[in-house]
Amino acid sequence: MKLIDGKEIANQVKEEIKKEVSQIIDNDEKAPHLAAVLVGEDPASQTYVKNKEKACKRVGMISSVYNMSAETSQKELLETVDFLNNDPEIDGFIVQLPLPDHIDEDTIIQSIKPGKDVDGFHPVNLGKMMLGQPAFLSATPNGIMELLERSNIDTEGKHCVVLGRSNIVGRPISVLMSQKEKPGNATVTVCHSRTHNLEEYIKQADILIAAIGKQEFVTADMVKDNVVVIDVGIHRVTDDTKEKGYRLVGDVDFEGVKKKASAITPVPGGVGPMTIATLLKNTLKAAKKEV
Ligand code: BQF
Repeated sequence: MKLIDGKEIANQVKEEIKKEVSQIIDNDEKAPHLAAVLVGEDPASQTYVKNKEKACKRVGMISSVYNMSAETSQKELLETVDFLNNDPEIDGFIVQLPLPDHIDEDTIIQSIKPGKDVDGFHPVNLGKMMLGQPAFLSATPNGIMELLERSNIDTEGKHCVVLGRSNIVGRPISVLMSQKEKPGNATVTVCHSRTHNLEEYIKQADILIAAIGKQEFVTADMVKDNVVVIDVGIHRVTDDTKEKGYRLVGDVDFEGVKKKASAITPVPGGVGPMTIATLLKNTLKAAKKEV
């Protein structure tokens, strides 16, 4: 079994970005600037935004965070997005999801200027990705592709089974894995909550991408020998032996499945750090006006 070390690979990507940022600054141009809007006080979201700020600092980018109360109206949030769309100092920004229930996520996402949508959630960016045109690719799917490529995982002609059909992970990764490119060229099956005989599909996977949001759902008995497993799940499990009082687990029973897998991503330290690294990549692209 080969451990796909997302943390290590993300560090490599960040080093590459850091070099490019230094060159920009050496040319007396301004450092790329990422802004994040955080509505409410969800602890997981606060952690994610902190991770993004810290990563920006690491590579020499400017970051700013707009903290808004959980009671923020949709109109107020749209005004903030409008401000960020028009502020020339800001190269790209994200609105941290999920949003409170009284705010419609689609409305907010569609109000973001596609050229600053470094999360790649705007319909224009998703549409361009579908067509294989230059676009901001959403951070998690793009991070997974980067992981596969840098781990030299051969995807061509392989059966890739995706568990989950979310707009953020399942759907876009299914498109990228079937694209006529490297990595890609896989035969893709998308499984979801209404799939009959789910285990039959999982058993056929050469590459399994688990993004179903069910804690340790995939177990060793379900997979075939030498499967490549990419675990996108993140769940907090109470654990009093940990300083924070919890530990993270994925959608895959790592200890069991690693015995059968040829390669597998851990949680934490797998897909998560790559998500942050690819967000920085998009911010650099936005600053260079490449999309
Ligand atoms: C790690 C996210 C679900 C819903 C909204 C590193 C992150 C996570 C884990 C991180 C995620 C998940 C983010 C690790 C950002 C990934 O070491 O394993 C980094 O910060 N993520 C998000 O912004 O929104 C989410 C998951």
